[in-house]
Amino acid sequence: MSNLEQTLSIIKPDAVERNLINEIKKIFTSNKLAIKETKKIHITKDEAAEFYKVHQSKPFYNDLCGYLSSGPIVVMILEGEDAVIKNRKIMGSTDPKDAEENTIRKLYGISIDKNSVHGSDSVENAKKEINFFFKNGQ
Ligand code: IDP
Ligand code: MG
Repeated sequence: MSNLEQTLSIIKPDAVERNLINEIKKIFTSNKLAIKETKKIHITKDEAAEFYKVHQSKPFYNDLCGYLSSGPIVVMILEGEDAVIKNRKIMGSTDPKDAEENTIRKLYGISIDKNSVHGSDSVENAKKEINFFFKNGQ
């Protein structure tokens, strides 16, 4: 049974700054996640606050929004079988020190805040997040 899905991935400022874009993209494509759209952008803190508003009650919210808007990021639509959960597995745990071997966060993450990538956590949130960055599917 096939379950083709799309999910939103972000390469965060710490990874863009260290020129890890191509390495991270290769990990997605070699795991059969096709990159349907990709763009490098630099968002404002207000835009980051909107994107991360599910976390608005968390103590790290302000720093998180400051961080995501601190430099260029790469936002991508990934597509493949079970893309949402597959991307989460490829990313690894939120805190790089808990992440499994060969996950992106284990390989490249610096700390719980500078953890190199974002990935949608459900099909429903993937739709919202894709729409946030790629209005009209662009
Ligand atoms: P996720 O990115 O693995 O889905 P979330 O719990 O959704 O993790 O948190 C969103 C982002 O907020 C994380 O990727 C990380 O950058 C940051 N974050 C999460 N927990 C903490 C924390 O305890 N301190 C600082 N930053 C955090
Ligand atoms: Mg999350």
